[in-house]
Amino acid sequence: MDTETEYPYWKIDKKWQAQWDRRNANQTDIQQASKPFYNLVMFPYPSAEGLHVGNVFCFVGSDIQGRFHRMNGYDVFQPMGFDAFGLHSENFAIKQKDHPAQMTPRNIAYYKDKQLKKISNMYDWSHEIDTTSPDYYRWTQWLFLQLYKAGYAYRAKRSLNWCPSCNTVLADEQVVAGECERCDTAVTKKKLVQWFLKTTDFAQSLLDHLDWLDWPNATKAAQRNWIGRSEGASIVFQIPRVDQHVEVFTTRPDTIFGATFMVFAPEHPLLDSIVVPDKKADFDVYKKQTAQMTEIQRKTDRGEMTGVFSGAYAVNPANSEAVPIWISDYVLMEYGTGAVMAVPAHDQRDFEFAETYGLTIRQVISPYGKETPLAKAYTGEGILINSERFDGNSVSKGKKAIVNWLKEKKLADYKIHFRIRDWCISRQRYWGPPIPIIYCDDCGTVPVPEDALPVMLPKMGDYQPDGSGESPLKRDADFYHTVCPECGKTAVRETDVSDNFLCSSWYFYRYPSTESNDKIFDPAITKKWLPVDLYIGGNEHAVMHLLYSRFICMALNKIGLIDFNEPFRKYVANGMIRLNGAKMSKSKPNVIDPNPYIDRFGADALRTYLMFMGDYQDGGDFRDEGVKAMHGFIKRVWLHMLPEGTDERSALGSETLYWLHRTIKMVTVDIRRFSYHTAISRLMELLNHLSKHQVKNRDVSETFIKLLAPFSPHICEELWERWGHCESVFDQAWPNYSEEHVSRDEVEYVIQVNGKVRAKINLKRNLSEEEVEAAWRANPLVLKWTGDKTVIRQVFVPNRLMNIVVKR
Ligand code: ANZ
Ligand code: ZN
Repeated sequence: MDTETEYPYWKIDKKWQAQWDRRNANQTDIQQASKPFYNLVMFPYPSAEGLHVGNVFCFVGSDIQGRFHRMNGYDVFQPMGFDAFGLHSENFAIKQKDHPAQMTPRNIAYYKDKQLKKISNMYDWSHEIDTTSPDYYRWTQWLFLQLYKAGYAYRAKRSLNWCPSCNTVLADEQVVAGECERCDTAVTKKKLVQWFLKTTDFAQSLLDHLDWLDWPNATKAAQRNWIGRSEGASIVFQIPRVDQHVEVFTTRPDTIFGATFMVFAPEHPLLDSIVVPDKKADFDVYKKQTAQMTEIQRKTDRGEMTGVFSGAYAVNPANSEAVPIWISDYVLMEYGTGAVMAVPAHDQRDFEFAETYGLTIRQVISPYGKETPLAKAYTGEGILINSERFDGNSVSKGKKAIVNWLKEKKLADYKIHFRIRDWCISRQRYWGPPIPIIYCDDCGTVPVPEDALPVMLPKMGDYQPDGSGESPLKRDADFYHTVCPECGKTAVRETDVSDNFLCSSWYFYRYPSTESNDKIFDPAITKKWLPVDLYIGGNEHAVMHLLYSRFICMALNKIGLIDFNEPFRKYVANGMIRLNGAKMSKSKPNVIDPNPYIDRFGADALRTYLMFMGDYQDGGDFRDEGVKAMHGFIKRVWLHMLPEGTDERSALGSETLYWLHRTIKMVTVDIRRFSYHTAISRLMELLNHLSKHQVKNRDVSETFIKLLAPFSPHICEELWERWGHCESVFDQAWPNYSEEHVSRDEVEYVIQVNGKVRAKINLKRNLSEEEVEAAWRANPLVLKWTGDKTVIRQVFVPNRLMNIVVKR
């Protein structure tokens, strides 16, 4: 018999995909559900390249949770949709000389019918979302209007990140290491009037909730860092020459007696009046140079400290000393107030600047209570010196004493500074939802009335940005010119579209409520289904999508539309799939199309292989042989678990009972902790035991089928049917184990290969080295690393550890 007749996986895949469709097997009764579980995965943007196995890895890992929860009695809702507006889609269309409005539906159809449906995740397609459909973006615009009316959206002119290749501004979150997140071009600055959302209003809550959210530490750390809370003081420095004052933000008010000069960012608006006529020419040159540099060049290209002296002085409010005002690009206009009090003895950049220009360095903190030679800035603890009546205070006491003293004189106050800035959502591009605002000469800024939504994105053949800093929509006269909804006179529309991260910041409210035509979401349904129970997706969205969604949730809560203030109860970041060590991503040419693997080995083999590659939260290296080997395993399952030749009457031996119950217990635990690879290896061990002892028994087979079902749904559903059941295996209860069969005098062995932990296996206490060796030689997770390599020796620690040393 050839393989294909033995295990006709392609027929089984097709059969069940059609059956599940016909039975509406994945449709959730949103209204009637009694135990809702909202299982969400980040929705994809449908690129022309299609999904790659890295995406499939992420989606399948989420699907396993959905199927597992369903079998544990939950009404699981697992929707899917497409985040189809935005720069990526539009840039790609331009490159292909295509039109995004034509390309997007094609890509969506391919994703859905040619890819996602072949993987058979339990998506309820009756709640599909496409963010570019007017039925959807109407509500994106509505949301913007609510934010505007509640004071969370405002318009301002600011110097912003400008991508010269995408011809649009970008939010801070979309600039990665100085480059455009979408096209990797170095970002410059441009001053434009833009719409902002007040993320800063919620800075403290965004930070505080991280303490209790069930999210990975790495994501929380990234958000904490991005929010960037600093406690300190704002202190006023007078500038007698121009009869003005500036405020600075400092985290070290205790060092004020050591503030021997000030530094302003080159873009600081006061400089035009501060700089003395003599220095004007130098300053202009320096300012121009800086303006032409990207943020990264400012930090790296110059290599050394640069700056110019303004010729003017400020007054240090602590000791009334005149301190020179310098100008340097190491001070950023966007941070704090764009000016700093420089304390060279205790801040490294100030130290280097002072050394370069020969400025006074005065030590005011010392661990010994006296001056010591400084080769670099001293940033440690100590007591105040050279600080008049504050001498002898510790750093923390000194901070309070000095701020209180200056506060009385109205020269300082406590201040908490956040690094996060408001979210700029204007994009001078075509492919996005138009911002629903009208400008009238008489009435000013007028929101589009809600009943006039959506503001339709006009069809434009020539949709490309022209670099003017204005959106292409402005070129469409029919769109641009309108009448004022308040006074009826001629008026013009806002022509920028919103960032597509606005579309994705609220989509999960819409999924359960896609049927609601007159509301953004149905309040009762939302109460029942939200917050999302489990959210899975890549951690690259830690400070973009995940932060924006949290902000929108808090704003909706304040506006009174929802009664919770965090959108995702639990978030899990899937790992990354690598190919020969390199991260697989759409921007690199190393992506692997899942389809050929599905055709050749079956959807179950690909799914299960991806879950077996490594820890779900770490990812792993994709290998062709791996898929093939998994196909082999599934075929063995198939042949062993078919009802034919079953001995229904014979009782199970205690050894088999032990293996069976232990597997139930461990697979359950493993799925709960996203340790899919160990769950699969336990099923492999169980199959080994069953084949070795030729156990062919209904109970055992049915249990095995249920345990494997979340990973390999097609073959398990087929086997389940062949055992004579007409209901889906996914409507069966997850198997229970009985402790009596599991509790045995057992210990957990850590198995290492060349010093790296590769598996943990439970074994009877007090086994000999040979018995433990026999156990690891049967363990697929270990065999992956030992393979056909020669074992040089074994280090055996009874009841604890086995380290296998193999020839590399
Ligand atoms: C005096 C001082 C003395 C400072 C000292 C530090 C150490 P974080 O913690 O990141 O909030 N700073 C303020 N605004 C700045 C800007 N626009 N560009 C560059 N640097 C700026 O950092 C706050 C500290 O960063 C502030 O405290 C200020 O330097 C600097 F021994 O003030 B400090
Ligand atoms: Zn008007």
